[in-house]
Amino acid sequence: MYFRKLYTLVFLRNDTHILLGLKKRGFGVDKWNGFGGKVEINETIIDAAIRELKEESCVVVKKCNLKNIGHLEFTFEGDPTMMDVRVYSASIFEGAPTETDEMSPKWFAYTEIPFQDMWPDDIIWFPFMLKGKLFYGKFHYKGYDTILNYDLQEIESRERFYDDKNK
Ligand code: 6OG
Repeated sequence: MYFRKLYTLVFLRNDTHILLGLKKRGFGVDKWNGFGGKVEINETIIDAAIRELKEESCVVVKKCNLKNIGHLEFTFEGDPTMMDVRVYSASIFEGAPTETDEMSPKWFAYTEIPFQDMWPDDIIWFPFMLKGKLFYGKFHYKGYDTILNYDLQEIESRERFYDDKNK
């Protein structure tokens, strides 16, 4: 049994590029990633996704332009917490990505994604995201560098997302 904590992760994309941010502090420091963080009590997941994106990159996205594209669960050997990460993408947004205390944003061509400086799971599930496949993955880590085992599947529908309660 794990103690589940909800997180968001948002990727801005266009036809050729994806926006990543270099994390400047905290969990995942010095890694490129999407924008996101913890869902707060009494906040919906999508509101958290919008808030975290704005706090970390100054970009504003409307609810209707956020697409739920995946679901990732991360566990770490010896840690009872499960990071339950809801992944979104958006291609319509307002404002220019701007460096903040937490993230330094940069657009990357799809052919030049810096996987060597990202979480080791990213190179496994990014292809699903880039091909537009809805995905559900579970990754079990030893420390923060080694994936002991994982399971990644394409899923058929978004129903599971709508069933989830904001825990
Ligand atoms: P804060 O601690 O900044 O939220 N996250 C991960 N993202 C990827 N790609 N791989 C992982 O593998 C991750 N673990 C956590 C979720 C942490 C942010 O980092 C994401 C959140 O967006 C282990 O509040």
